[in-house]
Amino acid sequence: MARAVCPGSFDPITRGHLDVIGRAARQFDEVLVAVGRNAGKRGLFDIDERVAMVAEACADWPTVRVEAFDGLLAEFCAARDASCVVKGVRSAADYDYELPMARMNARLTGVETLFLPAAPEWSFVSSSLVREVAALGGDVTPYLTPAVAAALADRLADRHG
Ligand code: COD
Repeated sequence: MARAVCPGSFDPITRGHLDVIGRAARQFDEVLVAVGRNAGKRGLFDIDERVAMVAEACADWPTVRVEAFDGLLAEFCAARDASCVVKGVRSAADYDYELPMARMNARLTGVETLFLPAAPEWSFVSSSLVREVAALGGDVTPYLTPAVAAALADRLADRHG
């Protein structure tokens, strides 16, 4: 069975992430979406919330599973018998950021990384931009599932309310 891992912070998951996960699911028998605890980033949503949002957003894909992870991504892939990491690439900047990690992960455990070009309609979308625009009152509903958009609105209302 060919299993791939789609890792990320997913804070929150966007339609850009979902496009990549869905395309990966068409290429692999199973896709494991790995939600990083990411100690380096201060999250808007905690790890359990992010896992729940990703699981709900991916519920219609029977071959997609969701799990939290911490530590090395390469070790996580080896422990789950996943031969490949799949990542979306929006720009040259993304590629420059991702390439050393892909090479390092390959050195660590031999796990390969496949880069999927971001879909044009989502190529400007990032979780951080969505958070910023939403916090400043802009409409981010085109970039999120309805459940995620509602969770984001609730969280921002709690923070500013
Ligand atoms: N369209 C297409 N792809 C997208 C879009 C979009 N609109 N938005 C984001 N993406 C891609 C990103 O390019 C990225 O590849 C992926 O989706 C996840 O994005 P984020 O922002 O949710 O997640 P990141 O980049 O913060 O995730 C970082 C990881 C958790 C994957 C990373 O920190 C990691 O691997 N951590 C584990 C620790 C480790 O192993 N470190 C050593 C690395 S060599």
